[in-house]
Amino acid sequence: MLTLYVKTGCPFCHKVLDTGAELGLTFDEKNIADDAVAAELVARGGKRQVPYLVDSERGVEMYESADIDAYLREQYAPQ
Ligand SMILES: N[C@@H](CCC(=O)N[C@@H](CS)C(=O)NCC(=O)O)C(=O)O
Repeated sequence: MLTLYVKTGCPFCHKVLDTGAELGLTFDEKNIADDAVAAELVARGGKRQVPYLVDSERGVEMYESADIDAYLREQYAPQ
């Protein structure tokens, strides 16, 4: 499962969501507008910054939209 921590109006998040849509991926979106979700993100990754990807099947978690974009394309682009 792919989980993406996001924030409403975040252009970096939209970039990743657009890439996911292009690749036909579905994210479980978690919005840090909810304080409990923001706390969960900080506990997981160490800082309050979105987007943050969790790829639970591959055991991968990362910040930075450019890195997430590259990771998704590398792992999930159709062959
Ligand atoms: N270089 C980062 C920038 C991410 C960034 O600036 N995210 C902002 C939202 S657009 C953020 O997390 N701000 C903290 C907050 O809103 O609490 C990336 O490309 O992912």
